[in-house]
Amino acid sequence: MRPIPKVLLSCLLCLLLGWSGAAAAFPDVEAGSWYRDAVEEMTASGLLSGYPDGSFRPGQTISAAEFVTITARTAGAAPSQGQTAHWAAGYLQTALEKGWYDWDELPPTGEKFDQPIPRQLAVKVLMRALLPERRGDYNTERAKISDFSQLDGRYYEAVLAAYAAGVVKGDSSGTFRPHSGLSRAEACILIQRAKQAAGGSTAPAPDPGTTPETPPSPVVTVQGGVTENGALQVKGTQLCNQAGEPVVLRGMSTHGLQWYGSFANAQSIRNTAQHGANVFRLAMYTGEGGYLSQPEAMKQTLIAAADAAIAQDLYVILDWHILSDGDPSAHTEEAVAFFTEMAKRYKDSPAVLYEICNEPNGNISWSGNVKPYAEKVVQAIRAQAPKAVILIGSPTWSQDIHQAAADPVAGENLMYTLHFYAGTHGQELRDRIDAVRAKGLPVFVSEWGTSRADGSGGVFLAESAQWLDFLAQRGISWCNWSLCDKGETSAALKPGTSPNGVWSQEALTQSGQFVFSRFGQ
Ligand code: DCB
Repeated sequence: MRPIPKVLLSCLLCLLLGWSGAAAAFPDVEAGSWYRDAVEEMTASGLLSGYPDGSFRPGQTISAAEFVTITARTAGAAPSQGQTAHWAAGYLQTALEKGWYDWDELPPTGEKFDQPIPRQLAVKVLMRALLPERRGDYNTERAKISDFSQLDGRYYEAVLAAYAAGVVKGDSSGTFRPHSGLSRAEACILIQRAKQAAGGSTAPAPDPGTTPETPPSPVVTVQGGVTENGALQVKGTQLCNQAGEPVVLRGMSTHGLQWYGSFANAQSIRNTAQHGANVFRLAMYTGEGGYLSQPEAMKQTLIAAADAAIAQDLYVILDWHILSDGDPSAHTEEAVAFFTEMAKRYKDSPAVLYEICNEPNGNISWSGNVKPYAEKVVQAIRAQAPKAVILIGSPTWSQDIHQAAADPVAGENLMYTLHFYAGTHGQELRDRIDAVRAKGLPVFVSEWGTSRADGSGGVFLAESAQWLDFLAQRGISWCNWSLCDKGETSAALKPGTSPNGVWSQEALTQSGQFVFSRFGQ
């Protein structure tokens, strides 16, 4: 698989997504300015950010690509397959397909993407994306716009609706200036008003009391497969490659191998790798008809899948998927035997990571159940593979990393898993990640979903984007739940998708399209 060039990645990130410090940090966004609150709020919710030099450039005219991208992200839309290599081609393609604008207004060949977006077109895109049902009464709204005659007819409806909804408010002279551009500050205000009118929940600004004093700085990451990066190691809180350079793994988790093992075949793994993933997680349930009830069959499925992932040059996580059987220490012996065998088998492969307890839960504790279990299993793996990266879970479905941070397992190349579901978990868990990292605990998000914690509901793409931006800024690796075609929103594939074919965008669910578009960022 091809690594994504670092330069391209950082351009993409810095344009809109990354480096999103609080607005207060933009030296060119003055306290008390008319647009400050909007910038601050949109920045806090991860929809907007400044430039890598720390500025926001409120007076700069916004381009069509920037405006449509921020609008699409605000609407929770996922990028499609773009028609050009332009950084925003995916989101613009989605906007075009959704009919937010027409082909001639912003041709998909891209020649107008970096030009200022005319105000009348910006308002049309915004209203269609966020408030498609709104209408404005012609006589009432028209009277508010002194230069109404300058408008092109195709924009009447959107502009009248925008005035009626309070998204656009006339200035003292009542002009709208339909053919002029708009500044980044103005765009921010318009998008925020439309979002509010649409009833979109606005993420609360981080509580200054729980945010660590020094925000972490973005790390430089290199991507690529096993051949390029070799054996992994943990330095401080950061996953690194063999050469000691920071590395980020992003990819998919399977659903339970006892049910959806067919999506862990060579073709499915190849499809995932070709979208840019560099890791594949094999969720081998212990309960629910998994390993504890049919150890030999599950082991064969797991080994075949691991070998297929290695053949695609992907890192692969062997996940002992504790779930309904909440206490991992209830089956320490089986786990020790299993991981001893796997570590023996894969000790010479730089590709394999061991995840020893997916999600401990129920009436258990870190110090009484999970840590003693982890110590035994880590020791068993170390006897075969002294340096392999081992991922350790924690109580409350791998959310209690603060308990692990207070009392970590001794040893090197150990990381702690944090699992989240974007429809359920938010700022509190993000703050927890920052807090444990400040104490030196390395974190790996080995499972997360765009849905609620039960695997369905939503999908919550805006919340997911906020989470992924947060992880990207910290160089934290992730796997998404899950690569299967089950009828639940967290599934990446539509029901009936074949594990044996090449998947078009059509085969991917909303979640799948979003997640696959984020393997590189
Ligand atoms: C985790 C589990 C994972 C589970 C997903 C979504 O559980 F690691 O196995 O997957 O998150 O809930 C779901 C599948 C369903 C399947 C079900 C049972 O998507 O198709 O029927 O497993 O096998 C979590 C994570 C977090 C929380 C709760 C659960 N939480 N949970 O925070 O409350 O109860 O499974």
